[in-house]
Amino acid sequence: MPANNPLPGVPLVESPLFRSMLDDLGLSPEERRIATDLHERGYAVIDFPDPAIGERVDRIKKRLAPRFGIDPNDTSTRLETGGLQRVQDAWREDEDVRAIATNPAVLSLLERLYGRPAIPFQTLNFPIGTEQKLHSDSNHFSSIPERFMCGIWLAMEDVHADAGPLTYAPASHKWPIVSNLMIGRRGTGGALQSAQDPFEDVWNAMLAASGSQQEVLLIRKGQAMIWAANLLHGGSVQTDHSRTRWSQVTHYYFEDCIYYTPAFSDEALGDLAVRSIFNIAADRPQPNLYLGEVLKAKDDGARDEAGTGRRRFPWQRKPRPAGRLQPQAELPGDFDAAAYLRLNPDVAEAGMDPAEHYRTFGYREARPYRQG
Ligand SMILES: O=C(O)CCC(=O)C(=O)O
Ligand SMILES: [Fe+2]
Repeated sequence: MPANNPLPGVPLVESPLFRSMLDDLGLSPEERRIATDLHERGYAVIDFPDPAIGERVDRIKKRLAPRFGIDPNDTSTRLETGGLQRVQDAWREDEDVRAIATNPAVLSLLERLYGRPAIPFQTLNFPIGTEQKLHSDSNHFSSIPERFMCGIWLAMEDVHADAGPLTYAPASHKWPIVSNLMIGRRGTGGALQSAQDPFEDVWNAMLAASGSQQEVLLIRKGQAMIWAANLLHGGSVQTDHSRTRWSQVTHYYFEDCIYYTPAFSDEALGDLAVRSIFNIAADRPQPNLYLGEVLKAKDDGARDEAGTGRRRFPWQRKPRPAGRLQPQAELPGDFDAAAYLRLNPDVAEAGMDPAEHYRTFGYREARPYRQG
């Protein structure tokens, strides 16, 4: 760790002082290459540092395949593409998923790259391409200070070009993190459904204006890509619907931050959609910290009906902004909070309370709220 870093609130690997500190990060030549790629391009491809990774991913695929109706011996079936085909937080019941998320060599590397201990807080296992539109994870998983977040996408099989590989815009992590204010909208008080949709036009416009070419990630089983919080990425179109694209994504935050969803926040008004995250490696909830001090959010009565541990509250006690949309609809008797999050991944990704979302937006949009 550099002895004198005058910018501790900026990840080392994203710091304007990166070059001057690179020799002090304790990196091997390969790690130096990874750090430089992340700094310059916003992503780095690595060989996942686990000698047992091949057997691990085979075991995970075998366990998860039946959930998606996938028969590894039958490649003639048409597979359903899309973001709904995923298992979130399989680490809770799958030791191999957990071992990947908490890999000590990865955690050590991330700590040296970011200057703070890394916190794996969410896993996603995808059997096939997501075709998720281009986005920045900063709009889903932001932190104060910003950019203390990254993702790792592990290939659980060789990625085929027709299987809808991950796609990304190199160096787009250097662009501004597009905030609500930049696009002239409030995060609270409107009929908001998605942390991503309102930003898509401007991301695409910036991409076109930059002249930068999107790339696709064609890596082999056991390789992985680390990407910076603000790198634009998504799932490309799956052209061969018989192909799987097994992968595991682990999302990481870093210590001593406030974790929140900016799309549903008005920062300047002190209204933050704060997340309650779980540190998978330490096996405990991770507190929101502001310069080492626990953030004392005053509970304004927001409920956590689904037991997700996520609540939305203003972190300063103040009157609700006028015009804020209040939940209106009754919750149906057969409302299944877990199914709602599964069927509406944008709600899950935004960290919103499923019942509150349904009662405010979901009922009007006739969103599905139970299986079958
Ligand atoms: O795997 C994909 O296609 C996209 C995944 C992604 O955007 C994420 O997990 O942050
Ligand atoms: Fe993402």
